[in-house]
Amino acid sequence: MAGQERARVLVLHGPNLNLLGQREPEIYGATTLAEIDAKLVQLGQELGVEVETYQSNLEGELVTKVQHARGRYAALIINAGAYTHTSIALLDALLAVGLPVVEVHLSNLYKREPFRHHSYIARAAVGQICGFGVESYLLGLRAAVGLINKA
Ligand code: CA2
Repeated sequence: MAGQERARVLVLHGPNLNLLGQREPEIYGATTLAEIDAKLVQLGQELGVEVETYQSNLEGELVTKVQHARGRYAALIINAGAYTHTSIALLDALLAVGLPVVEVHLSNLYKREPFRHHSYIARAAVGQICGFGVESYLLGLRAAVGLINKA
């Protein structure tokens, strides 16, 4: 009997997250993005899903990646970085994609400047996890797998 294909989860990282581990460790921690991606792939294996990750500093590239996720992935996890607070384009793409979306952030948005308290993309997400550093992504993956298994 042929083995069942594992569900795929796409993790999107927005602008400046490529700098993780290199600048401002007091806010964002010392772990690099490559290390976060490796942890996600590893946890994905343990949870029985295939994790793919993608980072871009460009809003349009993230929008295109969300559009292409339709039919290819079972769920989407996104840390949209500063586009969280500005991007209606990303919100529209996430609303249109028809996949469960989990929004994650390293920092606790609500302990920071007021302009970070509003997320445009939150209304497209099943839920938001913020403030747990790298663990926010791992909790986000657990939440996404829970949603996939429930569907
Ligand atoms: O806490 C988060 O995960 C954020 O999405 C990070 C964004 C910020 O604009 C959001 O308000 C909250 C910023 C990512 C910038 O990452 C850097 C990492 C290292 C050095 C400089 C920036």
